[in-house]
Amino acid sequence: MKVLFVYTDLNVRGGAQSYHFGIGMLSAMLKSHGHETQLHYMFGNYDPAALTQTISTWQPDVLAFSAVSPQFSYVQHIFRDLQPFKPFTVLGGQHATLVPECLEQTPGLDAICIGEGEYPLLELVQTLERGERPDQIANLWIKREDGTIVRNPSRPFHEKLDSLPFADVDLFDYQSIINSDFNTALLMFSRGCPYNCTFCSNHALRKMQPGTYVRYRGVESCMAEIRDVVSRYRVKALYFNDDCFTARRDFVTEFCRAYKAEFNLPFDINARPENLNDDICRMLKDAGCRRVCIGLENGSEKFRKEVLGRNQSNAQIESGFAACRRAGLKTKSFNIVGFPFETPAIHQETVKLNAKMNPDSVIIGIFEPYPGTKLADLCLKEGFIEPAQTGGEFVGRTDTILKMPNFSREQIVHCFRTFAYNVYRRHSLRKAIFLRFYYSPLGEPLIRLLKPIKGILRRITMGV
Ligand code: B12
Ligand code: SF4
Repeated sequence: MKVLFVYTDLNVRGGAQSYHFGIGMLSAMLKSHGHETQLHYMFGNYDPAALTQTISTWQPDVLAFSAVSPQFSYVQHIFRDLQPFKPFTVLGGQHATLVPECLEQTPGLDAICIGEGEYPLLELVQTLERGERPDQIANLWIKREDGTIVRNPSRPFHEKLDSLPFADVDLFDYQSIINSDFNTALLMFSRGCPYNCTFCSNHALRKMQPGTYVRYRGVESCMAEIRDVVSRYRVKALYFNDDCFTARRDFVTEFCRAYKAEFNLPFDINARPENLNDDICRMLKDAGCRRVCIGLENGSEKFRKEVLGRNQSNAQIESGFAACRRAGLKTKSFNIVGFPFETPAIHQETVKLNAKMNPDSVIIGIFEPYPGTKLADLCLKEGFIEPAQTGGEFVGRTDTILKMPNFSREQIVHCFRTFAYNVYRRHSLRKAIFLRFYYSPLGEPLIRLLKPIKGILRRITMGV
C-alpha cells in the first residue's frame, strides 16, 4: 500500500529544516514490510495546494499526519481546506496521544494513534489492504461512518528498541537537513525520560501506555546506525537528541568506549546537571563529545521544586557546569520564562544563575502550556489560560498566552528579549549585543539575512 506522511513544520523559530524521528521510524517499519512511503514536508509557508498536487499525482491509500500540539492547528487547516480526502486518514504524535478528543473535533479524520505507532500503523495498513475495517487495533481510535468512536486499548511500550528497523532518514531530504544544521546529523537512541518536569510532556506520555517508559537501544545497534548515517551522508558532527543522554550511567560508559574506538566526529548531547561529574565528563570528552546541552530552565531552587517538579539544588547545577568546564566540554543552557506563578524577580534568579555559570551559549523560550501536562492543568485551574486555548498566532516560544497578575505579557516578552544580553553583558559585550539583536523583533528576518555567514556567527556566539 502507499502511505503519504504529512509533517507540518510551520511558524517555528530558527528557520532550519527539521528531521522527524517518529515519521522516520514509522516509514522504516512500513517499508520493511513491503509498503511504499513518501513524505510531504510542509516547511516555510502553509501551502495546501502543493499537498493536493502530491495526493493527486501519487494517489496514496493512507494519509498519515504527525503533530505536536503547537502544530495541530495547521493539520486542522489542512482538513478544513482539502476535504473530502479519498485516502484513509490517521493522525499520530504527541497531540493525538494527549488530546484524543481531536478525533471527534476534526471532520474527515478517520483515526488517531495513541502513543507509539510502528505496529499499530503497520496493522492498520495491512487491515486496509485486506479490505477489512480496522476496528480492533490496539493503540488506535477509529471513527466509524456514523461518527461513533471505537476506543481500542493501548498496547505496552515497545520493549526491545533494537528489534525495530533503523529510522528511514532517506524519506527526508536528509542531507539538506544536515547542512541546514551546521552539518550536524541528529540521532536518538532512547525513548522517554526518567524525570517528571511539570512543563514537559514526558510525565503525561508515560501514562498513555502500560510497560517500561524509559528504554535505551543496545550500544552495538547505536554504532551500526551511526555507521550507516556517516557512511551515506556528508556529516561533520552528530547531535544525540535523546531527552537525557546521561540518565543511565552504564549506557554512557559503554557508548563512549564503543564510539571512541570507531568514530572521530564531535558530538553533542542533552543532560541533566546532576548526572554530570568529573568522571562522566572526562569520559564524554575523551570519546569526542564537544558540547553538553543542559536544561537549567529556572534559577530559583524553590520555584523549580515547587512548580516545575525539578528537585535539584543550585549547587548541583553549578557543579554540573563546573565538571563540564574542567573536562573542556562546551556548555549550552536551556531556559524558560513565563511559567505560571513566576514573577520578574524569580526570572532574575535565572539570569543570575546563568551569568554565574557563563555557559558557552544560552537559549531561552517563553513557556507554552502543552495539553495534558501538570502545568497546563494548573494554568487552567488558575484562570491563566482559557479552556481549549493551546497556542497563539505567533511563532511558538516567543510570546505568551498566559494572563497572570504578577507577570504581564509585556514583562515576559521583555525578559525573553533581554535575557541573553543580561547573561553575557559582563562576560562579552560583543556576544551580548549580538544576542540582543537576535532576540529582538528583528531577530527572525536578521537570522534569514545572515544565513550565509551563520557558521561564523555561531562560533562567535556559541563557541562551536
Ligand atoms: C526530537 C524532538 C524534536 C526534534 C524533532 C521534531 C519531531 N517532531 O520529532 C526537533 C528539535 C526538530 C523538535 C522540534 C519541536 N518540538 Co520537539 N521534541 C523532540 C523530543 C525530544 C523527542 C521526540 C521523538 O523523536 N521521540 C521518538 C520518536 C520515535 O517518537 P515520536 O516522535 O513520539 O513518534 C512516535 C509516536 O508519537 C507515534 N507517532 C508519531 N507520529 C505519528 C503519526 C502516525 C500516523 C502514527 C500512526 C503514529 C505516530 O509513533 C512514533 C513511533 O513510535 C520530544 C520529547 C519526547 N520525549 O517526546 C520533544 C517534543 C515532541 N517537542 C515538542 C515541541 C513543542 C516542539 C516544537 C514545537 C518546539 C518549537 N517551538 O520549536 C518543535 C516542533 C517541530 C515540529 N514541526 O514538529 C514537545 C511537544 C509537546 C506537545 N504535547 O505537543 C515535546 C513533547 C517536548 C516537550 N516540551 O514536552 N522536537
Ligand atoms: S528532564 Fe527534560 S526531557 Fe526529562 S522530563 Fe524534564 S524537561 Fe522533560
